[in-house]
Amino acid sequence: MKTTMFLKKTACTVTVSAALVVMSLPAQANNWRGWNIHPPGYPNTVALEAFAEGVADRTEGRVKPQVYNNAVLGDQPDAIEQTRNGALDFANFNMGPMGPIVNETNVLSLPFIFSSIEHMHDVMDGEIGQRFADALAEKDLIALSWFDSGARSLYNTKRPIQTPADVQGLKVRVMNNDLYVDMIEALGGNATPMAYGEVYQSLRTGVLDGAENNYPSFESSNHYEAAEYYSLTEHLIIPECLCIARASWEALSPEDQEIVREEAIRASQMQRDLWVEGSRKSREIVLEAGVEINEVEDKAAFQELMAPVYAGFVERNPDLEELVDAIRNSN
Ligand code: GTR
Repeated sequence: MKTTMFLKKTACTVTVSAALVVMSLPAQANNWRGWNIHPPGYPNTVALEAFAEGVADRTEGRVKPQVYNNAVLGDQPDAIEQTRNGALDFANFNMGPMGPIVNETNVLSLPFIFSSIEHMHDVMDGEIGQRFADALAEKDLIALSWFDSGARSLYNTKRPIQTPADVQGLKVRVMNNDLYVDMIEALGGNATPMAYGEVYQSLRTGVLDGAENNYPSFESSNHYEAAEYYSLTEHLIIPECLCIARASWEALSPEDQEIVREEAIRASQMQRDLWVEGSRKSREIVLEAGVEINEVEDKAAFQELMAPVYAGFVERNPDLEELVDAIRNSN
């Protein structure tokens, strides 16, 4: 009995003194963990690594970010949750899988909402972009800058896609967002939401006939080894964020916040430059490997079929109609 009490007391003393030690230590280096879906060498990876290095240098080690590549810390929807609750400190997220969590960002997943990549940049770098950043902040994600993600096009193992009729019956992987299911179904295909990391094997085994992505991802994921037809539908132009977990952000001094913000903007400028060159290189690699790339002459035919996707979205989200119009009219 006596022994137990003694032990309890000791344990209690140890806990209290450990807490005192933690409280009295000078500010600890923040070992930030960053999620990245891409492999080394990918434009986003290079920019994230530059961000990590810039932050570590300029804060003199008060913040030490480390980037974990290839989605080793979880798939994208999972990583978004982990960043929201502060289990991860920063990440580069595509706004596609963000839709189910931050409803406003679904506007960015409407097919053909942007007329070009320049249009997307103009919108995201301006007042409208700030509205998306505000919506993300409400869900504890601090978006400090926007990365490029090019335009996504359809690819598959069966045939070149020239008209919507060519999509008929194809099993197409989409990112985790119901809007993409609507989009593929409106074209007559069968949509399968699936984690990025599972797509390669599914294309190989015939579980999928196709998927859709930009050149750098089509190439770096090796999907081009399985799907030899890449058709330039360019149906989605989706921005990506460099996002910080609110908890990690708020733990910073104002000076360190400024440094992190500046480095995030620098990283996005770097990423956008690397993106142009990376897309060109990836295109060359897939062409050399024998992928057949085709232009889609009549994109309007695809766009017209998206009318019910827009109508359904606006019906479910009447408050976002004005944002949809603002983007479309900003061109
Ligand atoms: C890439 C994007 C990733 C991920 C992936 C996918 O283009 O950069 O964040 O969303 O597409 O298709 O899942």
